[in-house]
Amino acid sequence: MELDVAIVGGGPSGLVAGYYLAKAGKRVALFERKLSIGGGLWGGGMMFNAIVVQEAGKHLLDEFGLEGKEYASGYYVLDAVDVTTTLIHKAVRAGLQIFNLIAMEDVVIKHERVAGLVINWSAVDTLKWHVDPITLHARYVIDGTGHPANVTEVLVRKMGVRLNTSTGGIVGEKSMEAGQGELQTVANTREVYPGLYVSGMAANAVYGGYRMGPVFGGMLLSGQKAAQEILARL
Ligand code: 48H
Repeated sequence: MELDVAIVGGGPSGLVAGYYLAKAGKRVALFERKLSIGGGLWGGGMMFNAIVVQEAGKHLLDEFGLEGKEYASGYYVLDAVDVTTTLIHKAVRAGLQIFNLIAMEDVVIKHERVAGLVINWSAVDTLKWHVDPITLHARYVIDGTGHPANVTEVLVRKMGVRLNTSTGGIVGEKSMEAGQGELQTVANTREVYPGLYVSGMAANAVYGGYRMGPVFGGMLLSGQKAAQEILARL
């Protein structure tokens, strides 16, 4: 498989990135290790199934036809199931090819650049069966794997590369500071190593940003930014 962009992780940032890349006509696929797409969106805050999006992310709610209830000025509360299903639906209809139950287990390296993914069935990965994976090539890879920043973690662990972070490695996610965390999620969405972008919580884990609980505006904006930056380069 030859792709323009391979996205790992079907959380909000990966889905929004996939939506915009597919809408622009790019060859883009998303790989999610679980059966269900949506990552941490489904459960909202502590399984109360409600999420918050702040004013900065309101244009994205409009883009997806989602209506929030304004709880306080500039803060919209939405049904987590409605948001999750809508993001998936719109991304697929825009042309995003989603492969669920597929795990990224490694990356492809070419000329000191991330050039694709090594994938396997999630069942094989989980059971640690000795089955060789297959490979796909992509001009860009997005690490949208959330808190564990799984793609970047594998790259650093196996290749010992230097990232363009303050320490040259994975800095690690900070504790709760929702306001800062939301801004950092977007600021930290960037190319962390040639060919590899980080989005969503993975961006904060890699660059050392705060967490923010069930505020999802930053995740949506992060996906949009990753797509815009990659589109400009493609
Ligand atoms: C295939 C994989 C692999 C792998 C993981 O965590 P996510 O929802 O991702 P984000 O960053 O778009 O959203 C983060 C948000 O849900 C969140 O956790 C917030 C806001 N937390 C704040 C706080 O304070 O805690 O989704 C990541 C997806 C999951 O579905 C994983 O199963 C998947 O990535 N994934 N898929 N191969 N190796 N690793």
